[in-house]
Amino acid sequence: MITLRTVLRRLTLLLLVGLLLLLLGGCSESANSGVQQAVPTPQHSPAVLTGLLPSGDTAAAKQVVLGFSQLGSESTWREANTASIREAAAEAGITLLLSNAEQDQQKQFEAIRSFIRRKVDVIAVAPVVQTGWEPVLLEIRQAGIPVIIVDRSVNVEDRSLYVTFIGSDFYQEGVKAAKYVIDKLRHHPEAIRIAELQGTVGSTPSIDRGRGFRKLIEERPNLEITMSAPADFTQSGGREVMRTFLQQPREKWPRVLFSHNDDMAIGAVDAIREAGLVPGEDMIIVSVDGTRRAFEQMTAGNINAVVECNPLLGPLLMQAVAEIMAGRTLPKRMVTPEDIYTQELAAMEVENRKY
Ligand code: GYE
Repeated sequence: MITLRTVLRRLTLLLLVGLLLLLLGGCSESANSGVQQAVPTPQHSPAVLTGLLPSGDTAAAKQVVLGFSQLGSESTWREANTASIREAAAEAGITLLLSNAEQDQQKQFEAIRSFIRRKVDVIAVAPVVQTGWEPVLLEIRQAGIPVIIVDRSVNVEDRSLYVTFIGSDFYQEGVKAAKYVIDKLRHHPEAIRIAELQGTVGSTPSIDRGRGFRKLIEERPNLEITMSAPADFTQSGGREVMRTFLQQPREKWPRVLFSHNDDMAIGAVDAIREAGLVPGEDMIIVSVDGTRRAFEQMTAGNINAVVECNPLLGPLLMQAVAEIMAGRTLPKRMVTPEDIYTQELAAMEVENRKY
């Protein structure tokens, strides 16, 4: 028989359990809101992503999904970058949705919107150019998805629109290239003409490498950039633009080439040879990236120096994704350590190049 006392005792117990549950719920909410201030917490916890993943597989259902908008496939650097991100994602057990925008910012926007619709956990973007990102970054914020900027940066006033920017210091790369040129020509007081092959117009690496290089060169009155044009970071672009440079009268030909990447420098080497000059001797060539192909060209004497720019950003990116998913704060900027290599070191290092 149930007495009034038993009923009361059961009611009190129920009340206590209810209170406890309420308290627990409240705690986890306040923990979440604390994290949200530091890093935009992913709105869609991995467990909620079952719609994206094969049903019935609970291990897979817990996988983190990363949407990555890659800007294109213009260079050896880019290929190594894409491969590094694919490999690192597979190794970290992160599901990667990768979309290649083929140099088109609009395509990057479309890819990002499709990632939002698919409710990915994190979005990473390698922006083709640095302007025009505010509207789409706001859309991502509204969807509650954290953003990582990779490789090239974005020009936005509100830096809270992204969690972190992982990539190189392009300005310093330009400075290193100029230092090499200045040192190489220190015993040449005569006027020296410099040609510059720029990368994609409006892209951070092209803008900042150009700025860093100029800053130092301008301090030397006998050094002058007399030719400069974009060649889109491609080998064929480098060849074509160098051909047009060398269509100028001979007395205007440059003594130095600063190429914003290796692919353009390798293309330019062909054009320089066609014009009857010896690359690396008649024209001093400095480029940026440090691909194995450029090291081979340095070993052969065609390129004089290469400033390193590391494309192997995959592991760092996956680590950042994992940190965000764990609710941890990340530094706003993550820079990869890089070097400069000259012909003397190239032969020793060429076999060690990973890209
Ligand atoms: O130097 C070039 C590539 O954004 C750092 O893009 C990257 C640059 C790299 O096409 O080769």
